[in-house]
Amino acid sequence: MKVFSTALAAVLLVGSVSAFTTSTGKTAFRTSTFLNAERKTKAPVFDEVCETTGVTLKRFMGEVATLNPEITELTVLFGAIETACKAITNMVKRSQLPSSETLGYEGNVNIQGEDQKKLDVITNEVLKRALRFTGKLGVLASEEEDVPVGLTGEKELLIDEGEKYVAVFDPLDGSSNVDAGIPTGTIIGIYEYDEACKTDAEPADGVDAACLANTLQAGTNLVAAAYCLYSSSTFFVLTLGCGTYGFTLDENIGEFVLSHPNIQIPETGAIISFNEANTNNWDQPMIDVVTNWKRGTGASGNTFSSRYVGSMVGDVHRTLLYGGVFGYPGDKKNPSGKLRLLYEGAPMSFIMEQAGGLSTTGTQRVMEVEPDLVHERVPIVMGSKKDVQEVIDAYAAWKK
Ligand code: AHM
Ligand code: MG
Repeated sequence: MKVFSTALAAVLLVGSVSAFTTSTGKTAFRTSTFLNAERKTKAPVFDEVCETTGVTLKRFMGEVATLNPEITELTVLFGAIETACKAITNMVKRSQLPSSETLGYEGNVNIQGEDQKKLDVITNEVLKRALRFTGKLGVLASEEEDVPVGLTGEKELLIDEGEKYVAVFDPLDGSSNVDAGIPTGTIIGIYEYDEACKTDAEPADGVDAACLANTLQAGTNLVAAAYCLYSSSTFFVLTLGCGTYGFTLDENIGEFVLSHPNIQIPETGAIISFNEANTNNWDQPMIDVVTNWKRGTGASGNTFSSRYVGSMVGDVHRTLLYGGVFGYPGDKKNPSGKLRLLYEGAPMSFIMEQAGGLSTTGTQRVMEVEPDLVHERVPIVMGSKKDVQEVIDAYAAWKK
C-alpha cells in the first residue's frame, strides 16, 4: 500500500478582537491570536481500502503526525477520543439491559432545561476523563456542563508544556432516542488554546474569563472535528481540515478501520431531513424551497423523499453519504432553531464543508457565526452544495 502526501503546510497567524455578551448580560471584548482558515494540513492518501484489517485510525493518525509535525500533539487527543467512543459504544449497547446502571434518567436538568439521562452524565464523564488525562487540553465545554471547565490549573494532571487545545463536545447527541434503540452520536470540535486569549468580562458563575473566551470561537478557527455514530456499526468520521475521513469499528480487532476515505457528498441529492412538524413556522424561503423539492420543481428537478432520524449525527451521516439536505431551521417560535452552535453546528459544518458540502443559517455560513454564549443555538441547513445553495439564494431574494 502506497502512502503519499498532498498539499503544503502554510500556517498563518492572525489577531482578532471581537465583542460578545457575557452571562451577566454585559458586552465584553476578547483579544486573541488564532490560526486562520489558511491552515493547510497535509492529508495522508491511502490508495486502497484493505479488505481485512486495513488502515486503522491509529495508523492514519501516525501518518498525519509524520506529515504534519506541528499537529503531532493533536493526534494524542484523537487517541483519547477514539478510546472514549469505544467505551460509549459499549455503554449504549448495554444501556437497555434491565441490569444496566445506565438505564433511565439521572434526576437532574441541564443548563438548557433538558432532563439529563444517566447516559448523558456518564458519557460526559468518560469523554472528560479521556481528554483531561492527555495533558493536552487547556479547557473544555460540553452540552452537559453549565460553564466551560479550565484544566490548566489542575494539580493531579500532568499538563504538558507543549501545544494545548480546547475541546467542545456533545457527549451523547440524540440521547432522548436511546431507549427506542435509535442511533445516537458524539460530536467534538477542537480549537487551539491561547494563553493570551483574554476578555474584559468579569468571571461569572465560577467561569474564568480566559476559558470563556477560548471556547467562544467561530467554527473557522476549528483545527479538527469528529463525530462517532452509534448505530448498526460504530462510525468515526473526522476532519483535520484536509478532507473528511470515515472509519468503522471492527469489533473483532477492537480498532476503527478506514472504510470511507476522502468522503465527497454528491453535489445534489433527493432526500430532505427536517422536523417537518415545524414547517408552518419556518421562514417563507425555507417553505418555498422545500415545497419545490417535494414537487420535483427545484433546481435539480429531483423529487425529494423524506428521512428524519431525529439524531443529528445519524441524519448528517446519511446526508454525507447519500446527498440531500439536513437541517433545523429557525422558526417563529424558535428563531435560532434548536441545535447548538459550539458543539453541534460548527463541528458538523466543518465536516460537511470538508466533504464538499455547504452549511448555512440561511443568511450566513455557520462556520463564520461568532458565538456569544457557550450554549447558543443556531439555525442550520447543511448538505449537498447545489441544494443548499438554493436555500441561500432564496433567502438572498427574500423581501420580508
Ligand atoms: P440533544 O442534544 O438534546 O440530543 O438534541 C439535539 C437533537 C439532534 O440530534 C436532532 O437533530 C434534534 O435534536 C431533533 O430535534 P426534534 O426532536 O425537535 O426534531
Ligand atoms: Mg445534542
